[in-house]
Amino acid sequence: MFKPDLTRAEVTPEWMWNRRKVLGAMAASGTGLFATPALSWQEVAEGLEPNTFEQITSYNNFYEFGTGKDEPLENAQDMVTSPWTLVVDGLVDNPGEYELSDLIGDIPTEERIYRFRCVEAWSMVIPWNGFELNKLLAKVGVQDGARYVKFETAVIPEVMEAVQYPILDWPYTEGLRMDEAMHPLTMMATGLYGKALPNQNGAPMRLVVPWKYGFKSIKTIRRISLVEEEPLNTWQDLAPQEYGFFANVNPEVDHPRWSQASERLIGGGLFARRQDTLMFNGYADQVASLYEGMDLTVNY
Ligand SMILES: Nc1nc2c(c(=O)[nH]1)N[C@H]1C(S)=C(S)[C@@H](COP(=O)(O)O)O[C@H]1N2
Ligand SMILES: [Mo]
Repeated sequence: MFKPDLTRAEVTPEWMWNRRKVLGAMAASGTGLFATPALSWQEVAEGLEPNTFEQITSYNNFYEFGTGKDEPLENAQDMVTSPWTLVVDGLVDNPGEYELSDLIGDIPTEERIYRFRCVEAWSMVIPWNGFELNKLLAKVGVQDGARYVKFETAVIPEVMEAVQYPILDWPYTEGLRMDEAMHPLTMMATGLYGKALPNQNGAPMRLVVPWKYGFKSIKTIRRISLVEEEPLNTWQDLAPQEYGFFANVNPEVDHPRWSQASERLIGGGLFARRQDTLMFNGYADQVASLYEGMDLTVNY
């Protein structure tokens, strides 16, 4: 069984995760957060306001339903996501074809407000509902040789019109190194704004890795495989000189065709100033240690 170096308690106290609880604690103490460690928590310290439900669910990347930002909302509504088969295989104690709710139904969900940064230099703030990926991995039992987690999106040609065209090498594939997958910030999202996840956002279950560019956060997951070798993710496969395996948000490492130093916050208004992109998308305190000793310009 894989043992993460960090327990969640070491990274951040459990109560800090839940914004309602944090705000409740602020109100109860009457002094605000500034005397507590929660100050270090970005979304609280900076008072991040989530984007609207409408913004989050109408400006999407989900190429299976078309490459336009408005197409997933329009085209994904006929996808049936319940019941849902999730295949778990590779180096796990309990491989199988699970009915998703049988596997995750008893994992408690929580709300987390995360920054979300697309590699195309736009961003949002999203209140996800879900649970830590490490909880799902604990249920299936990670075996010793497993060093990476590989994810695949479902291919459903009846509703995903674009999968008949070779835009990408379907299925959309992503991967995480085991320490990234076990990290307490890494989430499986099953909802947003307290509602079931809309199809265009990756129902019934998608990955959310808030310190990485959005393409790592693979949607509508059909298969999770525990593997020895670094998986080839879709965007790296398509353009390896532009997209790597790690895809950590980094204002100092530009995309070959555009700068990553700043970003446009969706909904910020037509004349809104661009905002500075933060190292690891603002989660450096929590995740920088994962990449100690690595050259991030090489491992982009
Ligand atoms: N299966 C699949 N997952 C995907 C994508 C995709 O095209 N197909 N696009 C990625 C990209 S580039 C981004 S920015 C995010 C967008 O997530 P959102 O639409 O929920 O904001 O999904 C990611 N996950
Ligand atoms: Mo993206």
